[in-house]
Amino acid sequence: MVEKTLAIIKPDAIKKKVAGKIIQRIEDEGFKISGLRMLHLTKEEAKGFYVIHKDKKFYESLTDFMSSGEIMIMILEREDAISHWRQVMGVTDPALADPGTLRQIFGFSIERNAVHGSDSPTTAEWEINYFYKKEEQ
Ligand code: 3AN
Repeated sequence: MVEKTLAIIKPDAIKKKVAGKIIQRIEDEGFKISGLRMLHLTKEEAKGFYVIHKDKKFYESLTDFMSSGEIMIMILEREDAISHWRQVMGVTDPALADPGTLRQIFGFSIERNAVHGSDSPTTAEWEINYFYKKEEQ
C-alpha cells in the first residue's frame, strides 16, 4: 500500500553536511519526496513535536538538540513507506544499527542519530499534520 511518512534530517546531520547524501539515499530507495522544507525549530516547537516523550529523562536534552540548528523535514511516499524508512534509518542507537543504515553511517549517539521517521500510521498522520497544512500534504 502506498503510504506517507514524515522524515527529518536532524541538526547533527545538517551540521555535518551529509543532508545531500541522505536525500540521495531516499531517492535511491524509491521514495517520492514532497514538501521538503528547511526550518529551525524553537524549543517550544521541538517540545510539541516530541510531547509523547515528555516524561522521559532525555526530553529536555532531546528538545535542546532538536532546536539547536536547522533541520530538513519532508513527506516521503512509497509502498510501505513507514516501515521501509525505519529500516533504512536503522535502530535508534547508531552503535546497534545494522551496517549500511543511515544511523549506523551518519549517527553520532542515541540522541544525535541523524534522522527521524514516524513509527506507525497514526504517528505519521499526527506528525505530518504537525508541520503541514492539509492542502500541502
Ligand atoms: P526512534 O526515533 O528510533 O523512533 P524514539 O521514538 O524512541 O526513537 O526516540 C525519539 C528520539 O529521542 C530518538 N530519535 C533520539 O533522538 C532520542 N532518544 C531516544 N532514546 C534516547 C535515549 N535513551 N537517550 C537520549 N536520546 C534518546
